[in-house]
Amino acid sequence: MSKRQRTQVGIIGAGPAGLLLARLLQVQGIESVVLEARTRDYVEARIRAGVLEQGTVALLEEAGVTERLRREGLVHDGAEIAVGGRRVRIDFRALTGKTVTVYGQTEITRDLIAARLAGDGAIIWQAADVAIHDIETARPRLTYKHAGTAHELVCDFIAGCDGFHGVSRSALPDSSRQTFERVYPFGWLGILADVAPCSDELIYAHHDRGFALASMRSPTRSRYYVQCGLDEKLEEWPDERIWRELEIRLDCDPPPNITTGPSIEKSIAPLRSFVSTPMQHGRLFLAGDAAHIVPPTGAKGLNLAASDVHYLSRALLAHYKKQDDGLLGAYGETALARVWKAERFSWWMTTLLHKLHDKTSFEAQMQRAELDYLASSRAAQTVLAENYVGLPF
Ligand code: FAS
Ligand code: PHB
Repeated sequence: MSKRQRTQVGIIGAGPAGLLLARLLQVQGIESVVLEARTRDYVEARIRAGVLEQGTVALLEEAGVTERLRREGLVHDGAEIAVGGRRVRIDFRALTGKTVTVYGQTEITRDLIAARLAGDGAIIWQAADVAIHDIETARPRLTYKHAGTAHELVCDFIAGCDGFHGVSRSALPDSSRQTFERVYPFGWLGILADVAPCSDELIYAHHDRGFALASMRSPTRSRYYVQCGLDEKLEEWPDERIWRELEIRLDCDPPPNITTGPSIEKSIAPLRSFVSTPMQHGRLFLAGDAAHIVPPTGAKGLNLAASDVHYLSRALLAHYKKQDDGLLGAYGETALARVWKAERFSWWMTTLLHKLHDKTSFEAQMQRAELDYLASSRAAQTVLAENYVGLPF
């Protein structure tokens, strides 16, 4: 016999999408329950994204979780592209009037969980075997197991915020679902170290040996990435090799001041562009990585999760506050319009900056010409800047 509960919005996944949606609904008095497969410790320990668009910061403000972000977040007016030994600065503020904020996804997750729980919002950790039912009815249901007990959660709506490997996407009918994908023939090896960043701003480096990125989490904690082969193993990359490779790939004029030190986290992630349409069916709505994935080169993954939640939270508010379902009906189309532009930008940044092993000599020339154009054209730099800081919602 399962325990039967009732809520307005059932949310699968306590990542940025699920937690931000839950919090935005909570501050508006709309009840939701978050079902998360992992433990709180596991979720709060994940090292992921680091750069926030201004629109994402505004949403976090609306969710009432920016007190620490305002204190510890680093506002960046620009970033640099290192190519051919030169550093080309892209001046976001001068070109777009906007900035980005460097503040780890790990911290956002912690801030959202703390606010959710302080406001007596429900997060069911270690919810097992979550399954989605009756999404074509007015009473969609979630079933799950927790501490050995079977539960049933009857909802008005279900938000599938369970990431790329979740169960939501496959709950949409196969007949209507379309997927679009590009898997890149390389990955990113990321390292986190408690050493001072090598530069005040991020440096994206195009080098014959491969792409590298110098980022950060704070004035004393650095985050770096190097392009690596998909078949490479972490054990082939001792810290010394990573630091040596970074010094070669980031060698430009003036040289960044790389401080080395022991890694506190190291991981290899594959790169893929992926979109699944539609993003809604009946009373099920997908948000974040459950519906789309971008290569991290454009720093869009986390920001797209926030983008979807911007649209979905407003649509749910219109339903509950004004009995108006127009925004809900248009959610998928509205969200996808912005998703596709971010997919394009992330694909373009990835193709521009990585060593393309399968490139023909013509494609190599196109990459070189694109980099030269970017280095010499304010118009080209404005295009990069307005996509990087985030297109309007
Ligand atoms: P998430 O995957 O973050 O969250 C989904 C949640 O659902 C997880 O907590 C998961 O445990 C839970 N879940 C899954 N299946 C479930 C089920 N069946 N039942 C219940 N819960 C379930 N983006 C950037 O912008 N910059 C980066 O540098 C960057 N680096 C990344 C590195 C890695 C290794 C990965 C995997 C992603 C990275 N991303 C990066 C992208 C990342 O930040 C995502 O875009 C962001 O986490 C998306 O948030 P969500 O959509 O909430 O999905
Ligand atoms: C990061 O700091 O983790 C980061 C920053 C910018 C990116 C990707 C990752 O494009």
